[in-house]
Amino acid sequence: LADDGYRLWLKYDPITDVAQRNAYRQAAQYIAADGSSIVLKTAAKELQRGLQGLLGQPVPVVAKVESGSTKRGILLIVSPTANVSVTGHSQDGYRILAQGRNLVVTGRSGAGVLYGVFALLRELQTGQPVSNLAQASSPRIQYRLLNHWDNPNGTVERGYAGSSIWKWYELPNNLDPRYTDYARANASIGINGVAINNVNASARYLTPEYLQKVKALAGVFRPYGIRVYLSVFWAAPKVIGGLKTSDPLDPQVKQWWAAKTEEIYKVIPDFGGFLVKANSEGEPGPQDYGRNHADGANMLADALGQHDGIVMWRAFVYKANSNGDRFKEAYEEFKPLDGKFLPKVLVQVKNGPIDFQAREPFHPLFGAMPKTPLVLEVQITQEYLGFATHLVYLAPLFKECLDSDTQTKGPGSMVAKVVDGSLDQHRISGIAGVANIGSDRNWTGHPMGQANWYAFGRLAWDYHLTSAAIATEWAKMTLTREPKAVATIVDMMDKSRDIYVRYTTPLGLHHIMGESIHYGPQPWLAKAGRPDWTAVYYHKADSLGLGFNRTATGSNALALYSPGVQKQWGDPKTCPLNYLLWFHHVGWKQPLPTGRTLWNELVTRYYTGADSVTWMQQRWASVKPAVDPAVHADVTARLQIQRQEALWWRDACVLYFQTYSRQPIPAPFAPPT
Ligand code: GCW
Repeated sequence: LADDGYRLWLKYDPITDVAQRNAYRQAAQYIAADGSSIVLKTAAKELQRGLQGLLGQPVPVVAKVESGSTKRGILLIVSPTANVSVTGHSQDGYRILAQGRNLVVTGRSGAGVLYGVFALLRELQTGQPVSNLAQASSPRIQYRLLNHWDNPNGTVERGYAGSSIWKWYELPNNLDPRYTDYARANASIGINGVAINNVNASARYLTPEYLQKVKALAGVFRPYGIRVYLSVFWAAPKVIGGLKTSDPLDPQVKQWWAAKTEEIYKVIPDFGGFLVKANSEGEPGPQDYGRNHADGANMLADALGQHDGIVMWRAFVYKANSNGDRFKEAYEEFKPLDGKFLPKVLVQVKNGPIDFQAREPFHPLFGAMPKTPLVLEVQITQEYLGFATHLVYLAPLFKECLDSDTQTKGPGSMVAKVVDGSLDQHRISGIAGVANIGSDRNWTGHPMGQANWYAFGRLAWDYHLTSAAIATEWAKMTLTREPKAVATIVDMMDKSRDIYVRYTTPLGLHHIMGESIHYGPQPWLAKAGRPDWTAVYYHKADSLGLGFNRTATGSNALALYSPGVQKQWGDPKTCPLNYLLWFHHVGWKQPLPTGRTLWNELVTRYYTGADSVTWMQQRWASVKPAVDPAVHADVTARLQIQRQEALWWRDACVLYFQTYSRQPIPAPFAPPT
């Protein structure tokens, strides 16, 4: 049977290495799960299912180890005092230990054991020995969420893998088995929350009718340790509540939200909380009434009262008629509010200051709001990264942000430490990934897009994992165990994001893509709904040079960073080339550290980037014998599109910028005369 990608990384095909399979069979003759937690039951069921597939034989689940038994088994134990790990959120942590003849998986909660079970299965799936297993792990970040930009009509904003997986017209009565498979996949990588609807939210989700549907989904997710969150439409009190205002300081509005929140918790007792996009891109918000983001967020936090829920308030804001630099706007609106948010509020910040571009410097709010827990929002769906047609492995992008040093508390003040709360001693911490999941049979459209969902979860759990280590796990579980093929696939995955940047937006170019669709090149775009939706606003090409001067002689956005960062990025000689045109307007003939002029370097990157897609095609062709034919053919076809479109990007951008540089295309790229 051809693999249709539905099983993701949870394939559990029988292990073919007989010696290894026998060793695992010896170690796993039964599963003992002692306890009544519903999530522990899930853990036992998942382990049983995984073992049955991998070992090719059924493994019984028992309540207790039979005394005097000589069989070797796997013991699942929830214990409030389990010694799971020294750092991280130990409620979710686990320990796996070989003890006597048995393997013991312990956690402080059912969820901890569930995560431990998936970790154990991962060891088996990737062919690791289990006899001396000793590992402990706890997630560094507490709230690990997917954000779905799914609409009530079944469309997905910026979704490229079919329509929404939520079937609102069938809910709550019909529970598509896919919901369970979705929960399994998420739990296997440590995701513990999902905001199920678009941040450009419909008020409909807050109606009693829809809350019943949401309740049904929450019921599917609960056994997997996953909580449901809702994106809320700010003007809901007017639209569905019949009030005249949505002013957060209006007593009736407060009362409406408090009652609505009570109603939600009656229906969904473990409801996670609210995600809010307000006063952004035309969405209503507290500023409509002369209030600020803190007034709005705090009102919702108050509405949550004693319930164990949170408010994630997004910082993705920029004014329609600002004459400033969009780069600075979120900072200018939010930085002054630091210290004004109630304890249940987290401010959710995109990785970069503009909008999920292929490469952005880290957002200047990281490190700048020490009194507020900040959620890092990354995009798993590839809005600006070639949709589901370009192979772009995103772990390097996520890590580039997490590993960035804000230097706000001296060297070593990484974005990761801001986000996990350790830099400023926050009690709560969160990370969110905008999902790339749809109703396509293989979930993500591009078969390799699954790796981005996987990598998000793994990094949310432990940002110290390397991109290559995550790609290796994923490739072994999903595509092949053949060592040479794994190495080849991991190599191309790990380089793919840099390759994409080179043929689309090298040297720090940004926001030069097709208008509103955000696909393909359109650097010439000079007129759009608003100036900061054009391309010329960002690249500023002229007869002298290219790039956005954000130093003190320009917009001075650089001043939002700490002095150490300013110093490095403020000087074009020390600014990393990858960020150069984010901060400097550089002369076409200016020599760069590579020994080439700006123009020649730009052309070189566009050409070598596009050629690297051919390299990826060759690498992928070489693994054909090791990969399922259907998956191989699918990726091959998408790589062909990617190659064509890399040439499209290259030629469009080089020829457009050449009208300003008036320089020839350098050897060896110049077309033959
Ligand atoms: O990336 C942009 C998208 C919008 C999106 C917005 C946001 C949900 O183009 O489609 O809206 O960001 O993050 O709010």
